[in-house]
Amino acid sequence: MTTKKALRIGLIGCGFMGRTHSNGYLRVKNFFPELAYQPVLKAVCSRTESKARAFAEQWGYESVETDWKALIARDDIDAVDICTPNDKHAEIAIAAAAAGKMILCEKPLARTLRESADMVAAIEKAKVPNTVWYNYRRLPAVTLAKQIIDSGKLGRIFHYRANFLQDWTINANLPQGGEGLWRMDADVAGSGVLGDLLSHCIDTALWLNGSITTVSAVTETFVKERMHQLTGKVEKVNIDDACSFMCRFSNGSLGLFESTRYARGHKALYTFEINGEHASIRWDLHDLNRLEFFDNADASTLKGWRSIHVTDGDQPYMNKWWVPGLGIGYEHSFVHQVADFLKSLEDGSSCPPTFREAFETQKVCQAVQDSAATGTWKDTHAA
Ligand code: SOE
Repeated sequence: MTTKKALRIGLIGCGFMGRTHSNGYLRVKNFFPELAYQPVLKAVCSRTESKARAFAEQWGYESVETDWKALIARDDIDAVDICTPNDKHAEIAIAAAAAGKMILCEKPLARTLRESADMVAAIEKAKVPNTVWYNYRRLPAVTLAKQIIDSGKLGRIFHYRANFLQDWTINANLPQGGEGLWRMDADVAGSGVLGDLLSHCIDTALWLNGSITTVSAVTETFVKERMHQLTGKVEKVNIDDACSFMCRFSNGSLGLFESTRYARGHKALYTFEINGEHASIRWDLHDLNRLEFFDNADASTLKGWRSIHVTDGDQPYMNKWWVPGLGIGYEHSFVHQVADFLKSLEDGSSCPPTFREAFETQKVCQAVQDSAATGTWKDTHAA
């Protein structure tokens, strides 16, 4: 057996994202055995000790902490993975960078542009490897879209359209805030669907289609008051339940983005479509192994949308998995991000999106928020 270098992980937060990341760390050694580094699950941290212990037992962490500062202070932790609600990202990341730890931070980078800027400054001062978990980039069909665009097959891009639709908050009796529902509390989350869902769409768009220069947005909060789980009182709801914006990209194309938690019938429908001069591409999270492609160069009698089943060994990441024709799932995007992070340590490269790159997404989010608040177009560089 070859000797591997250990990347000793300290995970902070044991919710849904803690599980997706832990699964990534565990699976990578089976499917990317060639990597020089392999994760070792050293410690998991939760304020509730019983929760941390149960999580450690389920996922194989060697030890537990109940104070994230204690976890960061440990000499046997190389990388800190931040899976807490958004209000803790900045404080933890800045402290972890000062302690010289590598950082993997769950998206969005932070609640505000100010917090994000402080995080970028801290990480760049400490010069530690870092990445933000915008996982959808690493689904094979999405990575294939990037390769097709970069090959020039689409030609000049005219339109970029993206949606992220859910329906889980329509019930007006659903409380806000507290465990499991912190995404509905603006003090903790920073925003509603903008930071939680549209940030994914923006990250992918910036990656596939370049920078966004100016935006015009609307937001709505359909249920204005809800009982807060922590106070037991009915309180004003401050998050955006829905957010739509149009924008201009610096390559001259136009963008249209929509996100809501009020699209009855949709649980997590992330889709995008890109229309170029020669060809178009579209993708749908509910059918994530497929990429649809229309090529105007096809013979006129054969012209039509192709549905590419992205499961072949020469398509992105797929030589790591099963045999051609057999698909993979949501969870694999996290395994790929772990693998790419480990590879970046080996190469001395970065693992995108870095904090600096995710800061660009934050700038767009800020411009969207400002535009919705003022009813005017906003430049992203002014954000
Ligand atoms: C919210 O419901 C959520 O879980 C987001 O927080 C994730 O980032 C997204 O991938 C799926 O939806």
